[in-house]
Amino acid sequence: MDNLWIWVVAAVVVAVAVIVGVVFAVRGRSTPPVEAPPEEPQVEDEPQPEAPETAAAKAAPAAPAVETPEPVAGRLVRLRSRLARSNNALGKGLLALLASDRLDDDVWDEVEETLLTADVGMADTTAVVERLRERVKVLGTRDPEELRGLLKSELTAVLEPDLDRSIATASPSGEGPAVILMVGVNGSGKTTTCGRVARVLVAEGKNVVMGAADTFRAAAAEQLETWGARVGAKVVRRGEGADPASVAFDAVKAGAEDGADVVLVDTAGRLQNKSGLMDELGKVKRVIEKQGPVAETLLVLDATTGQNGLQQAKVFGEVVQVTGIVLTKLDGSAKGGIVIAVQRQLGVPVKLVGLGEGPDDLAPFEVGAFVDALVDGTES
Ligand SMILES: Nc1nc2c(ncn2[C@@H]2O[C@H](COP(=O)(O)OP(=O)(O)OP(=O)(O)O)[C@@H](O)[C@H]2O)c(=O)[nH]1
Ligand SMILES: [Mg+2]
Repeated sequence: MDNLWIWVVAAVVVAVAVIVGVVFAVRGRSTPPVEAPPEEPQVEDEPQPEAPETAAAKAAPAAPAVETPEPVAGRLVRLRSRLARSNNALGKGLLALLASDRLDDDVWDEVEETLLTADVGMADTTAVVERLRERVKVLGTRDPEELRGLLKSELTAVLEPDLDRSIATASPSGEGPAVILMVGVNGSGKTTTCGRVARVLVAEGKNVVMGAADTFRAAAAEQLETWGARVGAKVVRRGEGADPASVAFDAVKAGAEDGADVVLVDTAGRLQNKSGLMDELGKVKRVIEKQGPVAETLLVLDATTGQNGLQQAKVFGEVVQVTGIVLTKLDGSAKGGIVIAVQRQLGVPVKLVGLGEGPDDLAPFEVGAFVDALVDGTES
């Protein structure tokens, strides 16, 4: 009996102990100790895991996405439709006239008229018509394909296919970078051409520096910087109103120090009849030449300005010896004949043509492809 009591008491003690233990365990979990650190600060102290994009952006904050320009070879052929679209009238018009039943004086007058309307210019129009007339007579041909061939060969001849149209990318002195100076009236496409030429040169593995010698507006230097950033080319600039000649000098100096192959100098647009501004341009060139000769002076002409462009070309040629013409906006001009006129009257080759606003819409001028586009239009 005694034993039974002992067992009962022991069982009660164990049961009470178990109940007390369970109660404490439950309370311990649900009620955090007062001194436990609050959750908020703990979370703040921990480094935040970053989203992968954010981490990548931080790793390369200023690296511009360097672009790869389209190949230069065959650009004129690629862009031919733009040229042909605007010049369809010339080729089609001429061929239609040549296919007339009777090739009399009136028809030849119309051929002349068509060429003049396309801005070919008086002297070359007369020369082309005379030669064409002569050859048609001698050959006695009325075959459209032969006439097309004759027309092409005459236009090719006046475009002087043997002229050297390469852009100099080596210094004439054999030392330091080749300096390419971009000149022209306002809005002709100088800055765009600097940017596009830089793309081509960088794609060819050349080290290019650009000089923002258009200090009229801060936006001009920014525009050039944008082009430079796209291909990773350094741009030398100074504040608005700085002396353009000294910016050009600094750019050439920086190019020489960096071992650059080419320094492209962008200048402000100026009207050829503003003598003060033309003098300033002459000074830019002279100051550059303190470090070595300029390899190339490119006159950038807007093809849509037609014959007016010829007057500009003449004056620019007198102030800075122009070595090549860049004819921009040929995509927007129905007067492709300006190529013939400008080249003949200046005695300077058209080296590059602009056929759109895109970064790679600048093509080396090729006489064959140009004449094909002019005469054949969009037919092929
Ligand atoms: N359609 C077409 N637009 C062009 C071509 N070349 C340049 N442009 C446009 O012409 C405008 C003027 O070009 P810019 O390069 O700023 O001309 P700019 O000679 O530097 O002008 P300024 O510095 O103000 O004298 C821009 O809107 C260009 O995109 C071209 O070949 N075709
Ligand atoms: Mg400009």
